[in-house]
Amino acid sequence: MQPTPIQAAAQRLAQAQKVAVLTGAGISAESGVPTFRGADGLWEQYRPEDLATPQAFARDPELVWRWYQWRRELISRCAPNPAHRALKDLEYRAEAFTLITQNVDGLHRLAGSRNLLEVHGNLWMVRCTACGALYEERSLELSPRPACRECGGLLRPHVVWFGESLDGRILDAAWRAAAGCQVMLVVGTSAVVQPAAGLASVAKQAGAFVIEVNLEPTPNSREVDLSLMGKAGEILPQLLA
Ligand code: BJW
Repeated sequence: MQPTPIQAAAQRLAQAQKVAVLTGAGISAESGVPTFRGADGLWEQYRPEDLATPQAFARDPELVWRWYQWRRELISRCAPNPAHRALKDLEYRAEAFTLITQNVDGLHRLAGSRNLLEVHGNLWMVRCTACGALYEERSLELSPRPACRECGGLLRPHVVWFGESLDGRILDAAWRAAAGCQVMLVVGTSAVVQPAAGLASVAKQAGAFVIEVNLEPTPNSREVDLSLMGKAGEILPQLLA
């Protein structure tokens, strides 16, 4: 009998020694974290240029911090879902496994994933705009203009805004994982934000079998080998069965 698409994907993953995964906001949607695009997405309510650019922060750091504090509070009440947990299990099964995430919510690490590349940073880390100090700050009661514990300078969230470069070492590692894997799983990303979106093509062009999991088609869908439409929290656990 012909395997179902989910069975075919599960087989590919079971046979692969080197696996790379790229995740986006959709994987955390079932945990209650809002996505960016789509009907309930953050960008329906807020303009990215008002909140997620260095210019916006320079203009009005308090506004930007209020938005991040609101998201930090919301995410502090969210827990990893079955999709995050399935990727943790997959990591312990594959010989070489890299999880590349665009998410800043920290839920992959909370689920137990270890070889993790957070290409857009992390909401729970702060960085000083004056001295560059970088540290974890989990307080939900930051002042409207949080100050660096080292030098008193203005802190910013350690995330990558539009127009900013991704950390070169992290991006290189993501590129190498994509170019060197046999199977790449692309989960819950609209695949419009570069350069992360291009990682699926990097894998494909290097000969990997690329599997996409999403509620709807994306710009990657035409190029991938298998497109599994549905909720990540329902599909991913089945890929390990
Ligand atoms: C489910 C589901 C469920 C729902 N199950 N699925 C080349 C061409 C054109 C422009 C550029 C280019 N190169 C660079 C740019 C500029 C820009 C860019 O890409 N713009 C495009 C939008 C056009 N890129 C940058 O600026 C990047 N920097 C850079 O490239 O530096 C060099 C440079 C600069 C300037 C010019 C040229 C070069 C930096 C990008 C930083 C992105 N930052 C953000 C905010 C992070 C901090 C924060 O969170 O506050 O990152 S924006 C936002 O988008 C966030 C996300 O990580 C990112 C991607 O979104 P994602 O994860 O895909 O989420 P959604 O909401 O879009 O999609 C969710 C998906 O899930 C949907 O498909 C749903 O269907 C699905 N889904 N529920 C499965 N249950």
